[in-house]
Amino acid sequence: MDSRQHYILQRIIELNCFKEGKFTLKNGSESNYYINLRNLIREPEVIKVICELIYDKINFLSWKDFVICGLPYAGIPYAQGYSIIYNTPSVFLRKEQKKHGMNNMIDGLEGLDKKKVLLIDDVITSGSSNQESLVHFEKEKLEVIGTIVIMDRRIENTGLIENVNSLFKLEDLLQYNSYRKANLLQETQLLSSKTEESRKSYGERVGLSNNKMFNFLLNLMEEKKSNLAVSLDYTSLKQIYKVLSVIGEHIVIVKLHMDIIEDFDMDLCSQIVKLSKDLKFVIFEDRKFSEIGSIFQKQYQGGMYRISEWANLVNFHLISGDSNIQLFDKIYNPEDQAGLLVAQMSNKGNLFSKDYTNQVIEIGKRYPSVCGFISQKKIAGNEFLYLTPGIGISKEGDNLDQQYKSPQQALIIDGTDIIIVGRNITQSKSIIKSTLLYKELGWNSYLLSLRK
Ligand code: 6AU
Repeated sequence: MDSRQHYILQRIIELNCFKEGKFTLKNGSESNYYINLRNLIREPEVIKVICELIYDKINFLSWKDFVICGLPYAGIPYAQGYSIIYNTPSVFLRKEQKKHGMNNMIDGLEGLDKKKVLLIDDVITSGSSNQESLVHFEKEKLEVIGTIVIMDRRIENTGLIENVNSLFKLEDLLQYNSYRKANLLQETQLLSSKTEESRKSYGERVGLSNNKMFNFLLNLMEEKKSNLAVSLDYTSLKQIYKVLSVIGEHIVIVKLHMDIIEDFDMDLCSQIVKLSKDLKFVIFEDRKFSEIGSIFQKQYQGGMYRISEWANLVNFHLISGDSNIQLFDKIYNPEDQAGLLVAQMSNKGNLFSKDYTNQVIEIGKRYPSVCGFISQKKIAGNEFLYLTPGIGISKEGDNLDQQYKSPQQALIIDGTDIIIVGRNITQSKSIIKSTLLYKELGWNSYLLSLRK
């Protein structure tokens, strides 16, 4: 399920379109659930996203050359939205026959050169309304090639209705609802069981460290109402620039792996720096330095990437000791640069131990250039930032070693400050929508974590 599907299920619940209890349905049967999607149409964004999902479905089914028609009344807003967005002719089916003029049941047919029609409806319960409408199209010699419904809540598919495709099944909604409830429960349990001192807001922590980047990021998060870092692990810098021009205003950090770039170009890099100033985000090169000192210096300042010229943040593995961070402390620009120490990792099978993490924290405390840690939890005091990668709302990993946890888990339960989201944004169908989704989840979770 992609972020747009999550978004629609989320709005269905938030707009009270789904209720649990004892209900009698239109066909007389009893149900434990009530679904009425009418409230959705008051949100243009929801209609737009539903139209996008319909478009994907139609492409998947290779349906072409049709006119679109919404079944009255609930299907009409989506059919009209689709018609406008995707430049597709539409016809209009009446609920009751017109009593004057041509006595039409379907409007818009005159001069129409298409012979196929695609129906749109919001919910299918038994399929009776769908069946009843077919006769009107037959009468006009239009072939109904299929129906797309937003929600299929049929208990069983009787096979009576052909070619009904749905964006969601009742099970999807139930599954999402229990996932949501579990998260809320987890959040409430956490909030009620919190005995430790309550968390300080980003704003309240400004000044706890002299590190300028620490203070800058705390202020930036408050200003943008965002604690989202995006890991743009593309192999093209041009693509990174393009995506950043769209999402840059919503994030506080962009994380890069410059050594996987295939079209590296210092000029383009400078343009990204300019963009970072215009849209206010920080550039983090995830190089994880871990060399002997002299090699580190060359890796940081030299080679083709000249990282020190454009990266605000860089990170270090301390497996080789503190020589790299010691050197960094002397050569970084405290005005707009800082270091992060990798204290824990997200992937399966990593060798990080409690003892190692503690040693990393102790080293971190000794160097003013260190503004925080890459970690899975808040591992030390409020004078450091905690950046957590391995974030995704679907709990599956990536079929390799990556392990994901939700923004709620990271921010409320594990107490981190900044979520780093990679492929759950870059590989989603709409980068901007998933950016906004993670921004909202991240910020709401942070606000919840502040409650006593
Ligand atoms: O969200 P993903 O799985 O697409 O990407 C996660 C990003 C990758 C990793 O190199 C990085 O986060 N990462 C790190 C970092 C930031 O150092 C540490 C870690 O423990 N796990 C991890 O995935 O670019």
